[in-house]
Amino acid sequence: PPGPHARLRIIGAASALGTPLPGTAAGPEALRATPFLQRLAEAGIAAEWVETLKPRLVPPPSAPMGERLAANGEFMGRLADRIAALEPDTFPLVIGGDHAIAVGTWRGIARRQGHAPGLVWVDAHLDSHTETSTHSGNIHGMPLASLIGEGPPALVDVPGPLLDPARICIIGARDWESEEYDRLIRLGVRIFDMADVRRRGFGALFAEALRIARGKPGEEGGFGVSIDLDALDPLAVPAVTCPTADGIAPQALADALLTLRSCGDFVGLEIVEYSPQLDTDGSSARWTAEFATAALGPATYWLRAKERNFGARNYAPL
Ligand code: 6HN
Ligand code: MN
Ligand code: MN
Ligand code: MN
Repeated sequence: PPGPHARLRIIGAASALGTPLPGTAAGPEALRATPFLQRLAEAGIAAEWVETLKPRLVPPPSAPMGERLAANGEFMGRLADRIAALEPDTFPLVIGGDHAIAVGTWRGIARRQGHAPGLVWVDAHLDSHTETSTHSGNIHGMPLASLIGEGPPALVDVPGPLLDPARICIIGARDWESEEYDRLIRLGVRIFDMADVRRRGFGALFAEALRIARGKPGEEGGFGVSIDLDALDPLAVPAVTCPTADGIAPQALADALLTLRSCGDFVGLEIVEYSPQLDTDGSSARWTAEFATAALGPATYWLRAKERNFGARNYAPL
């Protein structure tokens, strides 16, 4: 596996097909217009923004489930194809888009390396409904279950190995429905909720999550990290589709992500649910850049963002 020191390839996934709110469709290009890439460059990360993929079919949120699932399936299939086609010596960073894009990201990474990675899923939610158990009807509440093989064919049939539930760990959960919780417990997915985070500390839990995602000694596929920005406390990171109170402190996540820099088996990073219309002071975009920089920079040093160049105001929409 390439590890985070391979050449960084950024793919935007400009989708809001999984939510009733349109905001996340503008996420990737809005971030690209901020000092995001300069911040990475300052920390020694040479990144290429390969492409921002857009959905071909955009049914209205009121369209029937089948139509919305088909549109998601078409987009996730193309996203997975694009990721699977990346050159071997590169590291993918996928920027959403709502969290339904995870279906494409992780099946594509699994196909690319011929083996499913383990996955650390940082989220306020469990995202593990199916089309029959969902209360809201929102497809961004379904991607994790479908990555394990439970869900509608439009999502489950995206080509690529399915993920192993024993190598999935969720951190930061605090808002779920019982059907998705029960499903994950039955399948053996580990869930660290916010009470666990407060009791044991984010850094210790993140280290344990990495052990779970790596699997038993000798298991293949490495591990990936999917960050739903609504995992963070909405007082600090408000520009998300589903803000959920009492979340993770963003500095705690950034500090934990630093440990990924020395991991040769880290195979992909995804950051989702950024909704630029809500980012009035730029602080949510700034944290997104800090998370990517922390996770992907060179192992040898940690350069603090200079407030003059990389404070929130530099990321704010004009
Ligand atoms: N996300 N469990 C809720 C639902 O609608 O199914 C929330 C889903 C949130 C999804 O934020 O990625
Ligand atoms: Mn999510
Ligand atoms: Mn969420
Ligand atoms: Mn509900």
